[in-house]
Parts: sequence; structure tokens; C-alpha cells
Amino acid sequence: MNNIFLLIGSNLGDRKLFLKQAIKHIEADIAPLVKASSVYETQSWGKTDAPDYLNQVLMLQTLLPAQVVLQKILAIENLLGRKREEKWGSRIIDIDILFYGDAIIDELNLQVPHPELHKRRFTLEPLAEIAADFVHPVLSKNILQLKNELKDNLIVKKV
Ligand code: PH2
Ligand code: MG
Ligand code: MG
Repeated sequence: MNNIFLLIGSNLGDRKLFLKQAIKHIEADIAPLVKASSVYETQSWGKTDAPDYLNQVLMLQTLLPAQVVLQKILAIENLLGRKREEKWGSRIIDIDILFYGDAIIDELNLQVPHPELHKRRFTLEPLAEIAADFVHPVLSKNILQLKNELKDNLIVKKV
């Protein structure tokens, strides 16, 4: 089995409900959750004038290949009504693959580990809550170390 970590996020509409609906579809179409972090309210990263996000990290175990997981994620985002607009634009739901076990994937439509995760407090705080010891397969540091080295000081708080 592969341990997969997903980040879910929403900064539009009923954010809490979108996270709940995303989890329901992830459990039905991909795999049941093994662990989930608390929900965090986080300042928007990249576009600082955008509304705050709710973010949460989920861990699941699956034998599905990463590309199949990605296709299922895109289908769930579409089902929930996501419209794709500008980079880092506000969204009702975003589901990103952070890690797929120790795999390093560099394909046009999929990069794993997520190339920016080590720069983002909104990702590392919830990830550290459920997987502080997990070692980043490219950077060879664990999540707690990466969190302690963060330069990102945008506000991230448990709700
Ligand atoms: N996602 C982004 C860009 N900025 N900021 C926060 N706080 N949370 C996110 O999930 C997020 C973001 C692109 O996917
Ligand atoms: Mg994202
Ligand atoms: Mg995404």
C-alpha cells in the first residue's frame, strides 16, 4: 500500500462544507481516510488580497497509481463545481497530492512531492500535526524540520 498525503483547501462560499464534501467523495472514490489533521484557517499565500482559506491534510492508503488518483481528484473538483481561472486564484475546492509514498514523479500534469509544499506554512502546519516524522523524499528532511525552517510567516491557525 502507498501512503498518500492530500491537501484540501477552500476560500470561497461555504468553505467548511466544501471540505466535508471533498472528504466524502475522496473516501467513496479513492480510499478511506487513515488520518486527518485539524482544519486550519490560513492567510492566502501567493495572492495576499484573496480571502482566507480553510486547509486540511488527509492521509490515505491506496494501490491506485498516482495518475489515477489525480484523475479522480480532478473529477471530484469538477463535481463540486470548481471553475479553473488564474494561477493561485480563489477557489471553492482545491485538492493537491503532497506525497505519494516515497515516489518522485515529474510529469507534465503531475509533480510529486508537491514542488512548493516546503515553502508553505498552510501545508506544513497541518502536515506536521499528523506526520511530523515523514521524510521528504527529495529534500531528505522530515516535516518537523521543514516546518522549523519556514520563512513563510502568513497566519495559520486551528479553527
Ligand atoms: N492554495 C493556493 C494558493 N494559495 N493559500 C492558502 N492559504 N491555502 C491554499 O490552499 C492556497 C493558497 C494554490 O493552490
Ligand atoms: Mg493548490
Ligand atoms: Mg490544485
